[in-house]
Amino acid sequence: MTKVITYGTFDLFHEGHYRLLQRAKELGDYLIVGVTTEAYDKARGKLNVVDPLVTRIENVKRTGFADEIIVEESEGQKFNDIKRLGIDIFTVGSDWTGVFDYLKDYCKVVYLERTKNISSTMLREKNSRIQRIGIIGTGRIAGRFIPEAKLVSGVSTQGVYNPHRESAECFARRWEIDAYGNLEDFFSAVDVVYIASPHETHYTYCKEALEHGKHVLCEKPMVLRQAQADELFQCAKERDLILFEGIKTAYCPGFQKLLGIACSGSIGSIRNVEACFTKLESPDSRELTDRRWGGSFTELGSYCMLPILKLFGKEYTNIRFDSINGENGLDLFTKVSLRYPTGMATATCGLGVKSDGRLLIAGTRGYIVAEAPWWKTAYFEVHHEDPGKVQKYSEVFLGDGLRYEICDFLSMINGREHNSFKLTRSDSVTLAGMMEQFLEQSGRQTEEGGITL
Ligand code: C2G
Repeated sequence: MTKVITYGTFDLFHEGHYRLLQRAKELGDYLIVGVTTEAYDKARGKLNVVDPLVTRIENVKRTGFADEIIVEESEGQKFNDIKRLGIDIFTVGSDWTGVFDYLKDYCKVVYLERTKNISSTMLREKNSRIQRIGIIGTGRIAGRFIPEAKLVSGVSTQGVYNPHRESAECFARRWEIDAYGNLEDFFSAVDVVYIASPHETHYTYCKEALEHGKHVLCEKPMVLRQAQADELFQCAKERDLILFEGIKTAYCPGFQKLLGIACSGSIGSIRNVEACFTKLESPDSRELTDRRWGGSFTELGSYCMLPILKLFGKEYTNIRFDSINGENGLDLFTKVSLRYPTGMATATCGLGVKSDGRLLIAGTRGYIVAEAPWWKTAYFEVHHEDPGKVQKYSEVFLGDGLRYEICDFLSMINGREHNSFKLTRSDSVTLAGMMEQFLEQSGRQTEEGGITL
């Protein structure tokens, strides 16, 4: 008797799950299905699981393919199960290709092609939407997005668009999704759009997506003109759509905890915020060669300005930009000084200068310090006058951290939240205004940014 095993969350049970179990059963005579517990999903960073374990087990049972159902509750259980249960074949969808090759020493490993075009669940009693995500752009960040989206239940990455169809096809083959070279076809195949194209194209793609009735998650900086940000948010509001700027720090649990403590009065009234982020880039990188949109502040300023905006708001009385520029005029190092009625702030960004990269929040009774990479907030300390009284906080920051913004984006689309306090319209509009002011002061006009489609 050939024993087969497979594992999954099987949340919002859909045809991809059904087809996986059907083909898994065909691989042998006896199929065991391991359904993940809430605790294990939390530990491995699978977010937004909607159905309780019992429901997910019931939905697997209903297919009739499973001869036995077990629960998967910890990392490493697969290895032990295979030996304990005398498994001949381990199988899982091809979105996991390579990840479980280590099991090949103990059983046969089969990756079954994942199912494309998942659009809704098969649950009779509630036809929950599976949001089909389409990606615009085929660069580095788009490639980091897909593995993160896979760990958010309720979304399914469906397709990728690039005006150069061959780029879309190459990317789509890598990630087993559909490729589009035509924007209309792309929009008709998805429910929500993630924009990960070069900065200067964001405005046009956001506008097109919103006008096609799609919710939009756009990479930072969303746009580089305040008026464009206002227009896009107004366009989203009029169509009852969600428009999100993807500054991943804003949505990660550790940063939320840090802000909460900073605002709790634990360090008294906040008087000074210093946010520094430097990342040495090669001189021939896009960031340091794109004469119109490149440079340190457009690349890293969104991160550094985030804690300043969340803690002091947008009513600064003075803002000053000071940069060290390369020969091509792009800023290798920029320091932004802001003055507020109750305090001051400094944002320091550098692609051509290396610094300590810390976040420091000083108050009348103490201070908070988070070392680099504070923008992936996983650890910070609260200090007071008494050097012996230091509170230390740590929080998980899993993977690339994009799953947190995807999860919040989905929650807002599903109406579970109405205005994400984590990054508000006002925050994004203010950020766009700062970018505009910086570019104008640097003599890099931001005439109507956009492209002709
Ligand atoms: N699947 C699929 N096609 C989809 C979606 C999922 O074939 N469109 C497959 C997955 O590859 C997996 C199974 O269906 O084999 C269950 O998917 P999930 O519930 O998303 O579980 P997952 O998070 O992939 O966990 O230890 C858990 C396993 O690693 C799989």
